[in-house]
Amino acid sequence: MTNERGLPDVLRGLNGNAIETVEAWRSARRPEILELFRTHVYGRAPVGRPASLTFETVVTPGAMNGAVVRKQVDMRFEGPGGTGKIRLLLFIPSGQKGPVPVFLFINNREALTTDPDRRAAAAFWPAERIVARGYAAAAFDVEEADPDVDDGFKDGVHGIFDRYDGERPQDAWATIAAWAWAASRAMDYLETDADLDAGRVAVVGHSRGGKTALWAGALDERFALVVSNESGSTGAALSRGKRGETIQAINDQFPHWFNGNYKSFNGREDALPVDQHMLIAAIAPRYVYVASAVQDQWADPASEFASLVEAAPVYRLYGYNGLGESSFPAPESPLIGERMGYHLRSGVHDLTDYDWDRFMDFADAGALKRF
Ligand code: GTR
Repeated sequence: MTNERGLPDVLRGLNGNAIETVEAWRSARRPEILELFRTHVYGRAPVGRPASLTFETVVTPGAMNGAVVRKQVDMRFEGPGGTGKIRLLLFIPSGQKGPVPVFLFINNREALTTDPDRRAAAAFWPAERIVARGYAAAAFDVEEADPDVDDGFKDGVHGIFDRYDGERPQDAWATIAAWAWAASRAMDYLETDADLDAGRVAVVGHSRGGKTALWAGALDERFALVVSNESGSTGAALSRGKRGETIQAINDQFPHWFNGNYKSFNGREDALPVDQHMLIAAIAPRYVYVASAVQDQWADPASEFASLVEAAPVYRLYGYNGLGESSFPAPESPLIGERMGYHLRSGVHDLTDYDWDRFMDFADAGALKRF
């Protein structure tokens, strides 16, 4: 059943039942929505936390000229197709009293973006700026979980964990889901580190990394805050009526990002039983922040904003007003509502200091606040 904007009604189950309580949302509609996204969009991971998962940590005190303790954690795992390793890099502010909140960044740019020695310090991941505000800065490179190429799902965690009788199923996990899986393994580590507050972790990604942050945050309720920067198509933006990159365009250019079934929705957005506001709703009542850039019309800023508005009924079920009565804001005028935030930045598709500063303002204002 669709609502007055032609979108699937987030608060009506496939059986037609209206969802009127948190209990009905949690026990019936939210699981149903996650299952629809697994089946039709991102695919189904064959494994959660592998029994073989181990962490090996190298600690370097006094890094960043004494500002932080650096930790490099090798997360190793094994499956029927072999072994894998993803390195998690952490900068933890020195001299903190008690466990600190964390910004976990899903890095989809070159490995130097997360240079552990800080000879390269990109605005894309401004670790110095993050620790200066009292947060631990954590990051991993998506390529270590699954290379960003269309290789028939032979390499990365697909090659390690996939075992299918006959053909690869149309709902098998694809690359965005593999990266989201890696974010949850990073969370598995964060939970073990007494220097960190695993109850106050933000997962952050830009563009394809933003799509990943949303899927990881929707599935894994351990993330207290989910930040999507310019995630666009099959990220924060609604697929119905989308300008710029459509389902067909994204499937044609990046066939490995989403599952086989998603291809059947090329040019058929209205046939999808979900739309992206439902992904944001699956994060409720946790905190969510979406950011767009004026010149990033390929992502469609107005549509990214509309997703938050359309997810708000679920936040209201929990007693939070979402963005309230806000209309699409002017550039550099962040909107901070109840459990939701949004900003539009001038300029092009990128992740900048401006964006990070707003994410941290949002975290300071409640999402990752210390009590
Ligand atoms: C683009 C793609 C977008 C976005 C972007 C990025 O080429 O069309 O969906 O993910 O790449 O990751 O920077």
